[in-house]
Amino acid sequence: MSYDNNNIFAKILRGEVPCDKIYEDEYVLSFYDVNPQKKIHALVIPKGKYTNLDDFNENASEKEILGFFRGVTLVAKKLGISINNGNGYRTLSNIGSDGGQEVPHLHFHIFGGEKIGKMVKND
Ligand code: DGP
Repeated sequence: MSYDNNNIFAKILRGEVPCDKIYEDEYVLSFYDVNPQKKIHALVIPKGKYTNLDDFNENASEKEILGFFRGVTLVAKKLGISINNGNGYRTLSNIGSDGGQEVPHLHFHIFGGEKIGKMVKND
């Protein structure tokens, strides 16, 4: 699947669409989800053009991969929900159609600030 430059997160990265920013560095941008599912619902996205986790792991550089995964923990710390300064959180990444992915730019959801509950709810 080729990368769609017009996906909403690409527009956010280019500054064409606003976001409620939490954290940014060379490798990642993090912002609050527009449709929060939990008390805290953040998104972390890589700066590079990767459609999903498989694309990222197959094509990103080691620096990008390290920067992205370190970024997840930096964001959790900033939100006060990491193991070091809070009660923990859940990450989730939807991949492809069966995974329920809507936006075709790799993103990790971060849920926290309350008990997150069952890992997978059938509906
Ligand atoms: P997923 O289903 O994993 O692809 O989740 C996409 C998430 O992106 C969904 O929870 C809603 C969020 N989202 C979609 N459009 C926007 C937007 O324009 N701004 C922000 N902040 N979040 C968005």
